[in-house]
Amino acid sequence: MNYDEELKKAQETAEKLIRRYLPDEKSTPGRLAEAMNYSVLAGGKRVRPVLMLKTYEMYGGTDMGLIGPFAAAVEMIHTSSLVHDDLPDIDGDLYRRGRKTTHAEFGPALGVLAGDALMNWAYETAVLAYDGGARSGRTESAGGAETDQTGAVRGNRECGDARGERVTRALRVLLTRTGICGMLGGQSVDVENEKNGTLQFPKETLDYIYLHKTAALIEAPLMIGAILGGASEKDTEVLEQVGRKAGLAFQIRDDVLDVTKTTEEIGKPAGSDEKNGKTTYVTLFGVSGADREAQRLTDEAEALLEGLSPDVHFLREYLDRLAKRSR
Ligand code: GRG
Repeated sequence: MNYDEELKKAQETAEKLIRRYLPDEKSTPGRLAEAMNYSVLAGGKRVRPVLMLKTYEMYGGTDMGLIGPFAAAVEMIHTSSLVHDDLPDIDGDLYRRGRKTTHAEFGPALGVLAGDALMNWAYETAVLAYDGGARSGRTESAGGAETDQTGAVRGNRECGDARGERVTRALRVLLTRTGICGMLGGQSVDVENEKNGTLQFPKETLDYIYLHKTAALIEAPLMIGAILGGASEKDTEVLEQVGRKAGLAFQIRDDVLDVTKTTEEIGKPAGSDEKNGKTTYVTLFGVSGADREAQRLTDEAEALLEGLSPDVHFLREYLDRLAKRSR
């Protein structure tokens, strides 16, 4: 399979998993599940689940009942952050992923609740990995836990419960990279600086924000793919560093797209950073300086990948394309 075929297959798998684990609108009162599903199903590049699925595969993992709930969960967390980021009291954007934002479609109260509920549903989904990935009695077939005739899961609780230990470690990564030491912590520094009217703050503050609000959620899928795939501690730490550098590069490229592309091209309002008076890599270093820094960080991330034992060709190419992406 060539790179493009591999990417297409991983995106299709991610899409299927995300849909599989979304809440059922019919069995949920009111419009909350509809608002949650609206934002997730608006599309998006599915970068985080693709990174997770391909890292897991790189370490020989084949159990969709183990990786699937986590792949869906990381996209739910990412989407919940977008829903909240667009709220009137944060960026106040009306357009995202090529359609009206969740609060613009459902009102600000449901915008808040859909973001909260997606975050919680992500954890309700990730924990399904302990028992083979099924929400109600069914289990995955692709190498996952098997069920006997009564539907009881067997095979996961033996040998010191290696599966359970991996799931717990993966959960810890997902929670910490999302919380106050991760995405939420970075976002709070971002909004506090913005609301204080701090116009241009130094690169060190900007790096703190980017490493937390964006890179933490790029580190998490790489690390979780490695942990669930049985990688060594050392490889998992290397992948954390890869995610840190690639995640910073990803956010810097986002800064560049905000000023160089149209709203139609990026599916969200172009020029939003300027409208909100934000300090970005573009305001500090200009478009070409920002692009150079994104490429430098990506080269460093790729060099780290080369030190790993499995075949890293897909991840290397993917990170490179993300640093040059046009949406
Ligand atoms: C969820 C309770 C809760 C709070 C959210 C708003 C917030 C806290 C965090 C903001 C984090 C944020 C929006 C970071 C920007 C990261 C970024 C570059 C997003 C764009 O990601 P893409 O390009 O988007 O992967 P698609 O739409 O393709 O998925």
